[in-house]
Amino acid sequence: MSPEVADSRSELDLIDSFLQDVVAGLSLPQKALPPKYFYDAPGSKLFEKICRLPEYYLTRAELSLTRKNLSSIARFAGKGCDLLEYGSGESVKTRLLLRGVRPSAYVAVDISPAALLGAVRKLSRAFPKLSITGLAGDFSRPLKIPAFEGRRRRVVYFPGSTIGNLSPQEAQAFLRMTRGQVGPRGAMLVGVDLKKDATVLHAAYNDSRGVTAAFNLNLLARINRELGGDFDLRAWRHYAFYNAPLGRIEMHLVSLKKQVVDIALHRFTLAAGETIHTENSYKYSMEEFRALAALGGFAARKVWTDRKGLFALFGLEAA
Ligand code: AVJ
Repeated sequence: MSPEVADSRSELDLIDSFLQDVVAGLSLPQKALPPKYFYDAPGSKLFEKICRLPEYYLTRAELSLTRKNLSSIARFAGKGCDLLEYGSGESVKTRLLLRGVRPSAYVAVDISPAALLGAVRKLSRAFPKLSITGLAGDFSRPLKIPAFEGRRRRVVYFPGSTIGNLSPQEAQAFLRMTRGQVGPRGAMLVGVDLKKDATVLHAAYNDSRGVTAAFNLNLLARINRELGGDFDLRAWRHYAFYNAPLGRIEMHLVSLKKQVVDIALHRFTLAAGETIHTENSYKYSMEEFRALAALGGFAARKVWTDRKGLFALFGLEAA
């Protein structure tokens, strides 16, 4: 079957909400930008590079636990289900999962049309008989899923600890929304980064090659490219730390001097040392995530981890 990639909204809409979100975020007392905007084409490439860094254990840990437990994961999902993946990106784990699960249909949802198109093309070549659909869009809002109209079991695959970008409250609401989409017999496979030694976390978000810094700074470069901003990239520094009481890595961009930035018709003034908060990456204990899933309407039936206990894949079933 030939792959389909549909954009859920028009280009103009996308630019417009980017500008609105940037202006709203930079108008807050603690300036902030939504992490979903990291993933333009250069940003997606930088993220793929992060995934291969020695310090960034998440991707390797999740891949190894998926390999090790593939038959058990496949049994949980159920052969012939409809599989929907959020934030599919490079889709290395996806190949494994598709081979194990053998779903009836597969739908990939990703914010980056370029990354999505690449992934869907490669997957269609590797799985020529599988019905594959790509949907370019933002999964933080309810999406209309074309392949999801049958009576088959629906399974949402949400790997990579992307759920960590949401606050626990937002994650709970997201789980509830997904619970509504998959229905009473539906399920979710969610990748969750586990709490661990803060030095390990710190290294993962402050890599020695500066790739994470480049990824973070690309957000300002993107505002310059797409919204006509005039951020001076030399006047900003990447800053990431583990906020232990809140259980999250915070990424910021630090203004190295007092400066004025113009974006379209908007002007922002930043003090020396002031930051723009660009990402939260929440870490959970097994018990914490189990409790969160329950609040979102799911029972944690299965949990698989890597040998070092760095990362977990949860098998959630509608409760
Ligand atoms: C894709 C959101 C899971 O939080 O670890 C990597 C993004 N940020 N390095 C993460 C990210 C900095 C990543 N997620």
